[in-house]
Amino acid sequence: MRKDAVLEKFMKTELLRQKAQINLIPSENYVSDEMLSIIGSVLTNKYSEGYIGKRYYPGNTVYDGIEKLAQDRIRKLFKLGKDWHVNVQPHSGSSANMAVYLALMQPTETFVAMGLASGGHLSHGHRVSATGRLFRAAHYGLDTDGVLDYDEAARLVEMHKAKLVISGATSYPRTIDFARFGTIAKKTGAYHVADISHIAGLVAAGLHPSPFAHADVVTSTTHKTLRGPRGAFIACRTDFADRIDRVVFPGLQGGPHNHITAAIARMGFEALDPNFKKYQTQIIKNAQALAKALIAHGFSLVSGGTDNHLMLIDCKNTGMTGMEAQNALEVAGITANRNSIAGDQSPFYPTGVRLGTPAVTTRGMKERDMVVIAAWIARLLLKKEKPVKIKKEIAAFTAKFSLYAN
Ligand code: DSN
Repeated sequence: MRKDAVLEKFMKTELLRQKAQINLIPSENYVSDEMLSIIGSVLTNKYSEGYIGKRYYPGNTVYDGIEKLAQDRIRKLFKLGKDWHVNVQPHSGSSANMAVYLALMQPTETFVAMGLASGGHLSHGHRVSATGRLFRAAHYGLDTDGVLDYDEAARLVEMHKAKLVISGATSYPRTIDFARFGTIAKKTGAYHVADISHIAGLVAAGLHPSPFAHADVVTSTTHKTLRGPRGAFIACRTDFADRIDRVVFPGLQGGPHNHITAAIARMGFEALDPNFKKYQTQIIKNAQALAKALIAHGFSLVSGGTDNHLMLIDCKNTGMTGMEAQNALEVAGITANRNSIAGDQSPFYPTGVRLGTPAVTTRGMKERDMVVIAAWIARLLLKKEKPVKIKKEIAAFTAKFSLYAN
């Protein structure tokens, strides 16, 4: 085939960006070479609508084996017994969450989840998401210390006779008490759905309490701390298996993305390796070192720090908006996204910046590097040094790290 020089240039530029920038977006990561080669393999060429042993296309023996391997490795990773079923076909975390709502609720029934500005996800019933348009959502937030308000969650579940309560977040820096959510749900007979997209790697490594003993359904993306491909899975008690499978296919999706299913199997292989726990441990150590150094520079962090892989700077005392902070960091070579924090009205113009350590840990950075990064962030956001001045220093720093040392 002819070379596509235009597209190749875009791809080369992006590779250079990924190498030159310090990536602190907590939901991003760098996959291994082996994972990349699976994602870009001939497995993308096949249709496999249906499930193992019940496909709507011929030629699927290999794909049945791959899908089973992906399911089995997720079971092993999260220590799931026979009472759990795993679906690895959702194309994304949002599709996975939507599938669960459609399987377990009737339109207009109410569910309870964390609000966007407190750390919840769009697919947790935000008004601009189909999940908030088809179903009624009531949102809990944080208490005055910036910690999840479990009492409010319990009150809302009772008040609305909620069908379902979601534990899990997209920008919450503290440990989530899944057992407490299990108790809240049981009290009124609501379903407990845990969305562990952000912390799945920490859970798999035993560094964050696991939700499985306390939930009816667990959803997760596969590309964040788990360091797999862009995809998702739903694990559910076997009672819900048929309902959930039928919503994923044919309810919401057509054929599964077989190359992604295979990469999820590879993700399981990598995460079951003893080095994975060391990697996840380093993610947390790095987050704590970064948070400590930022606080020492005078930054205010939501909830005062972090227990996991991410933290949120409250930009109000920097004199910058989240957007201005994000832009200054990006020009200098630090990628971090602006993020809503409690009290923000507009997700487009929030007053927070979210930072996380999975990607920099994959590159092999350690606590001492977090101290250096925090100093650059302080020079940019507190001392208001010109980003172009710092850019050269960051370029020299990132040149020392390959994309994946771990
Ligand atoms: N957009 C993802 C995140 O950044 O957390 C969640 O979908």
